[in-house]
Amino acid sequence: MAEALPNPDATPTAPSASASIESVLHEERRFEPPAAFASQARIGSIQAYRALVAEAEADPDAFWGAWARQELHWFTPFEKVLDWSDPPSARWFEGGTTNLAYNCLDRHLEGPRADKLALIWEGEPGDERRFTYRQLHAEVCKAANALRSLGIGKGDLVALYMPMVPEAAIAMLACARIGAPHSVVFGGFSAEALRDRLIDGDAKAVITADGGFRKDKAVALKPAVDAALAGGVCPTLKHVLVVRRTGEPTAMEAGRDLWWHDLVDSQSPECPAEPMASEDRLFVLYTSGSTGKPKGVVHTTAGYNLWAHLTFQWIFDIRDDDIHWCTADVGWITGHSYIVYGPLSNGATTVMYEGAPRPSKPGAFWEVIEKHRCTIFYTAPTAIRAFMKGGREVPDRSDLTSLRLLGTVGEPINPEAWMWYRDVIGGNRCPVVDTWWQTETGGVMISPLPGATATKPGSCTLPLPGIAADVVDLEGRSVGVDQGGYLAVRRPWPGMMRTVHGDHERFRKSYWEHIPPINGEYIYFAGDGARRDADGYFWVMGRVDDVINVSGHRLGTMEIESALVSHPAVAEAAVVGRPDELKGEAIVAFVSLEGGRSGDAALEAELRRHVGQEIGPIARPDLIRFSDVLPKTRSGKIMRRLLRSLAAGQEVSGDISTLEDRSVLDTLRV
Ligand code: 7RM
Repeated sequence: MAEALPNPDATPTAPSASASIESVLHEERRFEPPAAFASQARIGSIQAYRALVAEAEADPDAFWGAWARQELHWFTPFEKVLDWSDPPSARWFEGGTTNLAYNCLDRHLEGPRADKLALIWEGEPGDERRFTYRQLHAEVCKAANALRSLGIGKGDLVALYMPMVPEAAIAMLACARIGAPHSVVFGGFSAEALRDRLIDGDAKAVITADGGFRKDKAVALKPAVDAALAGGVCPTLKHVLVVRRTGEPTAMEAGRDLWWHDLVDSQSPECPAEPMASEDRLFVLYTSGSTGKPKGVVHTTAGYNLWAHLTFQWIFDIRDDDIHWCTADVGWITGHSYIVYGPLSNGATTVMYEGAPRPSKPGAFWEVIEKHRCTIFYTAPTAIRAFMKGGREVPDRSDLTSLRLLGTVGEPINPEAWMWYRDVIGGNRCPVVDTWWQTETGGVMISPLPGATATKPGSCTLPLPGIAADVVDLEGRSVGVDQGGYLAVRRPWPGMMRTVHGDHERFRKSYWEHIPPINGEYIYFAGDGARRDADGYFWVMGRVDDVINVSGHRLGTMEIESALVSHPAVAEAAVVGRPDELKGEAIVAFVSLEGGRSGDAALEAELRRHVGQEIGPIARPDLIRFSDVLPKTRSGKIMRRLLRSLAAGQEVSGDISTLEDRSVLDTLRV
């Protein structure tokens, strides 16, 4: 199905409040890499960065080929770096075989790293588990053998629906070890959302837990798996493996459900890693796009491995004694690349935290940093804004002097939050890396290198070496300095997604044909608006399609609209984002009801609950406006630009001459 072209009236002039154009355009602060940091960094000067950029530009294949040979273990060496003869289908490192779990574990077992901590897990009720590389290797092998004992092997898709427990990482690595692609479904998604993803992926098994701990209480997960599978909707699915986490009573279906400890604990701690072809499917991860159904983004073995590895090494300037903590959930790409695969592939120590800051424990993050002496901290702007609001007294109570580097990801960061982060959390000593990337890109694309790049608050600065990022118009022409345009990438890169699961046409249309290929040159369209300043620095303004970013979570407006109209009371729904000081964007829904019914607070609550059930609590609208009719053009298209203005409480500007019935404006003002 063809997706709508980016709305020309959504040309990137409407960023979220968090990156208000005003503050960003007048941002002149600039921070050079601290000398002490630069002198020890892997890439320690802007000249060193520029040399890498030049090398990559002169001969991309030689550049990527050399890094791939140097940084990954190969069972069989590859013969060709890139096959781009049939764009946008890319084949990287063909002829080679490797294994992601091998690169993350086995290769660290020779020498002193074997007994280095690989994973430190901090549980929500205060429990803790630690795994050295040797121990993690054994756990992963046992889990891999357990999956094999169920008849799961190369090519069989395994879904994970997990809380943030070590078994989530262990299960991901176990899948990679035997060549079974995983599909991690965020534990906050509903049974309905899980069901869609299980069916779409033809999953053979689900790995889940009885529940997890969220904000001081145990929350069940397994019942959602039962609900998702009710009615035999997923005939390929034969096994449900359940980790005991909360110990609450849990119904188990005989013949289908098995306890993880019953099956895994008795397995052998040796399991040879399956040599995987470079382009063998590694995982599928669903993400929201412009149309109703989330897309299964497909990543493959070698290219993804190299990209998670290299970006982690470059951007976090990783050192052997680092304790790296990324606060994402493993259900998102950030968790895949920067809790699990990037750190472990580099032999680093990674921290995984089950909990979250909450009123009863506002300093939870800072206590984790102090307790584990974290050196790198990577989180979302939305969290920083919430901490800012809570005041510096809270972080000031903890010893944060172990930190040497700070990162942000997921949404634009406003300069004020950036400055606060640098000062209050980083003690004005730690470089801040604002990293721009997407589920589709596999790893970071645009980011400062902390020992090389001068930073400006609110800018993700410069593309990584080998990344041909640009800001373009819809014809693919670069726009001028400080002009708004579309964020695009002009050349393939190893970590790029390879396809949309089950829909290669959608992959082609959504990402590579929005900007029509010129002379066979394909340009990747990211869906973000951006501008570049006179120094070539990128300032990302937010999405230009029908995707909204709520607290760093990506949601499709049409996904939420579909959820709303699946409620019997709803005739039509239009969902837009509204700038929100804390969340970046808040969800506003305009709803017309069946049979002229009028809405009230009870129905609003009911609809919010309904959306929570259809997608998950993160998708619940913050505000629902009821109206007899929605504003449409004479050709019947809902006028989203107008709704966005209304939701933001702005005067409706621009051309409304096509609006069919002007009187609707008055009923809709927020
Ligand atoms: C990693 C991740 C991707 C979307 C992307 C942007 C937004 C991410 C930044 C950012 C401004 C950033 N994957 N985004 N990072 N915007 N500055 N540093 O978030 O697939 O879930 O979302 O997130 O709009 O297109 S994602």
